[in-house]
Amino acid sequence: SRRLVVAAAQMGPIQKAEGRDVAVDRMIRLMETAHRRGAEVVVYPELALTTFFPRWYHENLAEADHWYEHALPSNETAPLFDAARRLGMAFHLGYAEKTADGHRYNTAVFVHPSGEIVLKYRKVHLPGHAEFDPIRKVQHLEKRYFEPGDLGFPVVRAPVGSAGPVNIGMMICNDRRWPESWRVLGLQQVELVMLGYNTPSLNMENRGFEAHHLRVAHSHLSIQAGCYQNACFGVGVAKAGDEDGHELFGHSIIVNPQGEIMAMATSWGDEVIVADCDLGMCELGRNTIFNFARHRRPEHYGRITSQ
Ligand code: CDT
Repeated sequence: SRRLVVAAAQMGPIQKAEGRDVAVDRMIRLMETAHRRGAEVVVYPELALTTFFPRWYHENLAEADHWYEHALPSNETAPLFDAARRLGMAFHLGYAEKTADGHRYNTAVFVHPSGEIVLKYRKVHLPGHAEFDPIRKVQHLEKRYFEPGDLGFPVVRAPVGSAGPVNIGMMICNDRRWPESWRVLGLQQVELVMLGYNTPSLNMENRGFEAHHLRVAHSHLSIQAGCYQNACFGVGVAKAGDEDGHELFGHSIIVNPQGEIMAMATSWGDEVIVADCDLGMCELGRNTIFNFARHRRPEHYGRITSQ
């Protein structure tokens, strides 16, 4: 059977004043722990190198430039790539990307132990708003700081550890709540979906929806449903805890194609969880109830793309 031990490296908070060196140091320690526990791939959160900066308003976008990576690896991120090479670990990294021609994306890459970037994804569903919102207690300015991703939802078949070639795909945070993200990956026979998130424990809209106790439930519900309905494994990884007085929830999970939670983080700090994934499990759903070729009726799904 094709087995792959997967690690989710949940990260505790990163304060606004902390540099990338602090984050990268912690990430290397998490990678070492994942390696000791038998993992061959480690998944880090969304925007893993800095605080969740879309909560901070900059009138002038150029003032926000320091939150973005302008090259990968850079001097500051090179130690992570070095550690991956030393340990033979593949990794998934979320970061803010500024391209040479000035575009800004909320991005994730999947990196082979050699340092080769095997897959890149740019977040499609950007929550929040573009302008300062005086009603909110806390801003969520993703629409200000990022353009919607321009790469779609790609899946590649890439060698991952001893499992050999695996169909890998990615989404980022808010994407997990949209069944379309999952289905577009599912239609490409994705086997392993990696996703990082930064989600406030409290709904910051101040416009009265979603009770506190349902925040984690809705995150898990989305990931478990996505994995079940598309017969894939999912690794959902939080940046968690108190960032400068603003709480993000943890509860990172690894989910199997039956929609079951195989492992869950119990802290809201740096924590590694691992699961031994039998990729053959993707076959059951794919060949029976979710055999897309036999059972889907796309002729009735036109509204999904026409409005
Ligand atoms: N980072 C991210 O996408 N967070 C959102 C928060 C939504 S509230 C504006 C999420 O869907 O988890």
